[in-house]
Amino acid sequence: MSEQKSVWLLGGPDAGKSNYLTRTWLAIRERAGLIELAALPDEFEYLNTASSQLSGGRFVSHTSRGVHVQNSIPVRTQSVEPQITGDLVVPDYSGEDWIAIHAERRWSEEWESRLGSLAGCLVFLRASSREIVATLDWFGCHKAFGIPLNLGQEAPADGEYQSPTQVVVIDWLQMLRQSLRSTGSTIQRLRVGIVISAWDLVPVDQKSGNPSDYVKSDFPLLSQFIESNSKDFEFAFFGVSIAGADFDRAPGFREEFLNGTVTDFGYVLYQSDDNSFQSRDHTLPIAWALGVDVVAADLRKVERG
Ligand SMILES: Nc1nc2c(ncn2[C@@H]2O[C@H](COP(=O)(O)OP(=O)(O)OP(=O)(O)O)[C@@H](O)[C@H]2O)c(=O)[nH]1
Ligand SMILES: [Mg+2]
Repeated sequence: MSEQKSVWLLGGPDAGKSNYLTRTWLAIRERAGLIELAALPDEFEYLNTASSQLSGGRFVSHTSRGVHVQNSIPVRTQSVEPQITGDLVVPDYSGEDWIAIHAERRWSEEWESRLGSLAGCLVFLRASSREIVATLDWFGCHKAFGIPLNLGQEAPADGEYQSPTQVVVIDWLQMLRQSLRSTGSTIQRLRVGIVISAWDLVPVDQKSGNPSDYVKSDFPLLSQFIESNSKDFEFAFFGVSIAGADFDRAPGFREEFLNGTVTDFGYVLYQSDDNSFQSRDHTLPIAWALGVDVVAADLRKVERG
């Protein structure tokens, strides 16, 4: 059996995981990016069904709780450092399952068994998603709990309280750090890519900034965690658009998409401390999570023209 390298896609409901995975599968299958298909996977019905939906001009639908598809894809890279070959394992779990991991503060046996092959993670936050739970500010606190005089009279019922999204993300990362330490992992700095999905839906005034500016303004606690935990994690930011626009909101876009080739649509923004660039390669965040020097790879592509 070839070596397995897993990249975990973390994110709550509606975070953009399945659409990213599907678009990336198409890029891998078409051998259109840094990561290429080396051989057909044993099982790819899940990915192909989702691809048909996307190719038909519809976003891939919500993943039901309990759907645990492993997605093991034999891949290779072309002229990048380090050279990657083996089975890329990218499980697609539902956001509810991820929230349950946070609520129970426990990995399932399935996830624990994957820790040994973990190469890197991508954490998904979806622009303009209604599922994002905002951190309580003074105004929200007043709305939820009342004024100080009646505070504590009615605590939220069990199961009613939802942790803010940025708190959940930080908790996953802390759990991961703890698990890697306790299993004696050799990973020194786990690569964690923060992916702002549906970048096409980011408000115009924020689009002129970088994905890290977006995180700073919308998820300030997470931004501070990122700034102060570079000893244990190597972070990079990505802005991803599956098709370049929204099928349902951009007038005439679906038709334009259906008349074109799926892999010509969409883009990825890459941003690290030293570099930022835009690419058409949806495999780029996964390549980065696997340890590839994506800046050198992108420069070589520019040199090749
Ligand atoms: N405009 C736009 N919308 C997107 C993009 N990616 C995802 N979406 C929207 O986000 C929704 C959720 O995306 P999914 O990929 O299903 O999210 P998920 O993280 O897999 O969600 P669960 O399956 O609920 O865990 C989609 O139905 C789309 O409406 C994008 O690049 N552009
Ligand atoms: Mg999904």
